[in-house]
Formats: sequence, C-alpha cells, structure tokens
Amino acid sequence: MRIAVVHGPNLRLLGRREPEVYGTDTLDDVNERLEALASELGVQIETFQSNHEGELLDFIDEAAGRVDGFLINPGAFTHTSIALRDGLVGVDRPFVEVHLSNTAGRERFRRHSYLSPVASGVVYGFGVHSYLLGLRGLVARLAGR
Ligand code: CA2
Repeated sequence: MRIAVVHGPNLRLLGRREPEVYGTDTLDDVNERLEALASELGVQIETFQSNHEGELLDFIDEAAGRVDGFLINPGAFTHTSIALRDGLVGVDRPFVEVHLSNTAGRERFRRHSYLSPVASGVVYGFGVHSYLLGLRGLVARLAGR
C-alpha cells in the first residue's frame, strides 16, 4: 500500500511561527513521525509540500497513478479551493483531510471546508497526532477494515 502525504501552503513554517496554534514540531518532524508510523503499519509513504495551488493539483494528478490514497493538510486552500476538491474527486482515490489546529474553534472563515464533504474522513485539533490518526484511518479504510 502506498500513500501520498500532501502539505499545503505555508506548512513549511511549522515549528518556527505561532507554536501556540500549530505546535513546535517542524514539517520534517511531522514527516519523520509519519515515516515511522508507516513502517510500523507496513505501508509506504511519499511526502510533498507546495505553496502553489496548481503544483498541488499537478502532484495529485501525477501521484494518483502510483498511490492508493492521499493524506492531505490543504492549509488555507481548505477554505477556498474548489479546484483542489475537484482534483481529488477526479483522481478517484480515497483521501483523509487533516488539520493541526481545531479549525471549528477558530475564525468563522476556517469553519468551512470544500474538501470535508468528499473526504473519507477528517481529523483536526490534535497537532501532529491529527496526521498520525489520519494515516491510521486511511490505512484501515484502504485495507477494508
Ligand atoms: O490547522 C491546520 O492544519 C491548518 O490547515 C493550517 C493552515 C490554516 O490556514 C488552516 O485554516 C488550518 C495554515 C498553515 C500555515 O502554517 C503555519 C504554521 C506556522 C506558522 C504560520 C503558519
């Protein structure tokens, strides 16, 4: 089983700004923890980050040929991007949406996600654990458990 982990805009800033909102783990730390969990679960992952909507769309389209599903933190594109939603639906692979922060308890504009209605599942509010829980959920879904 192979899974692509997709990080959206500004997530390269993780661990360097707003630690009270997003925690102190860097993006490399998050990816390392995902790699460790993936090997425990017996799955392969690849990771990708971009600040550009089109690059994210191109990556999803291109990676879909070699992966079984996507774990995605779409960042602020969560709240704006119909294109990302269409792209994910279009490649016909299950995906889990994750957020570090509890988006439901923040500004009103963060409460709406274009992706959640078409996601296999959504995990938010647990910092790096949102990614780890999301990976477990996606693997279980793909394994038919
Ligand atoms: O909580 C999340 O994971 C978010 O997807 C993070 C996005 C935000 O726009 C979403 O509403 C919720 C922001 C990612 C930017 O990450 C930063 C990390 C550290 C400092 C500044 C930005």
